[in-house]
Amino acid sequence: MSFTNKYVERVYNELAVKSADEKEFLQAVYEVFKAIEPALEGHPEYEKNGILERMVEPERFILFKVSWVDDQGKVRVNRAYRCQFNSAIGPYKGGLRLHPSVNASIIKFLGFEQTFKNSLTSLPMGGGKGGSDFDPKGKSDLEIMRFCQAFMTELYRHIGPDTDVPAGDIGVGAREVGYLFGQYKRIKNDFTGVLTGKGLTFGGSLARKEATGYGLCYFTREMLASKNTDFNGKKVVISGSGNVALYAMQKAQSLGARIIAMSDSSGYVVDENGLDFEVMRKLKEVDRKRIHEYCDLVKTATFHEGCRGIWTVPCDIALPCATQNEIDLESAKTLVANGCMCVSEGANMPSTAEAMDHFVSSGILYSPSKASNAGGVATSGLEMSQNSERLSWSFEEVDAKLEGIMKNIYKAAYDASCKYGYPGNLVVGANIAGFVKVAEAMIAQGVV
Ligand code: NDP
Ligand code: 2IT
Repeated sequence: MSFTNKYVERVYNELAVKSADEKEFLQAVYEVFKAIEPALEGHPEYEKNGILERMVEPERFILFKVSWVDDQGKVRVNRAYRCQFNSAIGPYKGGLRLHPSVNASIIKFLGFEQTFKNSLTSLPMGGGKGGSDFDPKGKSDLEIMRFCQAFMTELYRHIGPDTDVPAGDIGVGAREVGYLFGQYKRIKNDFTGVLTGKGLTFGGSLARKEATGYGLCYFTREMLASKNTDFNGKKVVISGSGNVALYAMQKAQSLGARIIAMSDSSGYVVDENGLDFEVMRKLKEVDRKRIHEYCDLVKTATFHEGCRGIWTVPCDIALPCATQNEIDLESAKTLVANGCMCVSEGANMPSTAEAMDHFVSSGILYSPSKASNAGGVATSGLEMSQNSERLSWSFEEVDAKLEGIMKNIYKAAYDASCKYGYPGNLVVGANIAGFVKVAEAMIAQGVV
């Protein structure tokens, strides 16, 4: 870990000792710290106000037990978290993840990232994240409901429409948000916009479901335009087949791309003719089945075991939309060697630090997740606005706002990359643009 700025180096080294067992969190902090170094030169006020020391500590980190009863009558206990990371620019905002891998390090990395991502959206939202090591796979609908109700029975006391507004992430979609919302309302006797990603009949926003994937494509379109090209006729590989992946697929196809591979945690399917959106959406979103079953429905597709192999499929554009660290250095090298000219991140931190360095140094178009996947939380911000004014906007209205926000994020990141001497480096640009706003708000609000 090498830094040129002494202040950054000191704070990182102190954190590396204190958080030695939190490797994902340290990785996320390292990315931000490395990228913002140029913005710290000539700005002693950041050190004077202890900005970096304060930014790497969550304002509050709640750890709680969730006890529930499964369909066999057996008592189950899960560990759950809500990390209220930073409220400098608005109420804590960020998703809830349900996946067996969830631990304190993963929730802290996601909450830390969320702070800068939300800043980039230009909407007034602070950063937070939560979740549990509960595994939704193979659970019945009633088990999911009982878990969500038990989870909210503790969480409700920590959240509120002006305090902390959770939403979905891995393993949490409209069904889970619905059960969480119902339990919050029952306990508080308060019908309010305390969660986003709600159903359309009770305050959800049109286009929220599509927003992360669509936003990713709007952002990627700006990147491609900087090289005088577009999605038309491009071969695209998308990892994952959940909420983000599916709607990235739909939008990229509508912009003329051919999606030739997608995955889940068991493996990936390839069809050089292009995968079919409606078949994939029904299989994954409606029927909640495994991706290999796509090949029973479309005979030209082939299934390959193991999810990392997807990066060996030659493509023009890669959209990682599954999970953190799904692209290591070897996969990054393979992608670039096979002619990939653009990697745009839909998942949070899908590239390891080494993979990221490889993309940047090879000069291909590359965007870090906090910029390119900000469309989901941005549209959550639009859902909060609609709930506050007790109105619902049309799909077209929300989608147009989302598109405008993604274009602005691209411009802010690109302009910052030029201003600080790294033209086109969106890692530097996005991190600086996100950081400066949070830092200024923290300074203005005093030592709190
Ligand atoms: P979903 O639960 O809808 O889908 C997740 C997908 O990723 C599934 O295909 C899943 O496969 C795969 N996946 C999950 N964990 C792993 C793993 N450890 N190894 C391999 N594959 C895995 O989640 P989302 O689509 O909502 O989220 C995907 C990513 O996008 C996450 O990084 C999330 O943080 C990020 N994100 C989500 C936003 C949103 O609005 N939902 C907004 C911004 C970012 P399987 O079914 O086999 O587990
Ligand atoms: O990582 C993310 O930005 C999300 N999971 C969406 C959070 C939100 O509040 O909509």
